[in-house]
Amino acid sequence: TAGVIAAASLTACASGSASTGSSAGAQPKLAFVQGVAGDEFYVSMQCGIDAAAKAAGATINTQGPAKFDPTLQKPIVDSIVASKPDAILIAPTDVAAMQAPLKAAAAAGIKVVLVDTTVQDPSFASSAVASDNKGGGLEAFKAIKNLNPNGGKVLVISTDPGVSTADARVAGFEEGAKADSSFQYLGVQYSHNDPAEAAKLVSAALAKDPDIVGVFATNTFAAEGTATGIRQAGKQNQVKIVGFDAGPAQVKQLKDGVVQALIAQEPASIGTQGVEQAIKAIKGESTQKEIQTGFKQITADNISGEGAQYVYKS
Ligand code: T6T
Repeated sequence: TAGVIAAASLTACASGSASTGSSAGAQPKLAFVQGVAGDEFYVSMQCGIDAAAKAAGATINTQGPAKFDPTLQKPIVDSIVASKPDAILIAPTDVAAMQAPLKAAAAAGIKVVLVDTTVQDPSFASSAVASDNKGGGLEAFKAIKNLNPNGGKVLVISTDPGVSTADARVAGFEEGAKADSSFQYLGVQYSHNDPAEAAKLVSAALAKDPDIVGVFATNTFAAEGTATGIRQAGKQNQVKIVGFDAGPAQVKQLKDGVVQALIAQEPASIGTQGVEQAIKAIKGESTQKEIQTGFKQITADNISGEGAQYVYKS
């Protein structure tokens, strides 16, 4: 079906790479600032960005901080702004801290397209392209409920407050959990995007509430650490885990039966559409202020079939 074909292009890196931009003056000059370097979600997004940049004859300069941290991302933005690209695609690491630097970039005449995360007031941006993160959080709750039809205690392990995507996922999950009286929502704990910290939080939570039945982990790193923590506690038969994202290590945990479901995003599609909007903005054409991309629930039942194409690139 068309959906399957589209999905295949969402994670697969097309052959060939983006133009390197050594010639022709008319090539649009784009920059991509990741939330964090090396994260398979942004690696997959890069596949879509490269393909779309190549199609548009644009150059692309990609940079990312070593940690998902605005104090490390802001200097990267500053240096990129100084290099005067036509447009910046960026996943801001914090809704408040990245507001002023990005607004200033837009005021300097650089088109700004938000990919994945957003900021408090994104009105300066030409476009914001992201998953339906709140909807994905609600889907995660429904998956936990499916796995625990009798309800029970549920916990969320997130990254940091102020990360718009993760906060929206928490909000979606929380809404579902609080509306269902068979569940007791234990709240959210923040792992700072560190799997080891997520594992520690989960062990401590299980020591306090040994009867937890489900954990929702809001991104790759939170999910990897949550699964490790549950396995180390020997509770994998009792605690069901639903994680956001579909990095290779997460998928291995799914196949090993430690994790029961993953909510996979379509990062390459976010990248492709982000570039398309950036090019329109550069040309002075009208842009779409907000674009929402889809997600897909992956389980042991579909990971060898239609789910496989959603696995992120590493
Ligand atoms: O979940 C993605 C991304 O959507 C989020 O904003 C930050 O974490 C990831 O990159 C996964 O590690």
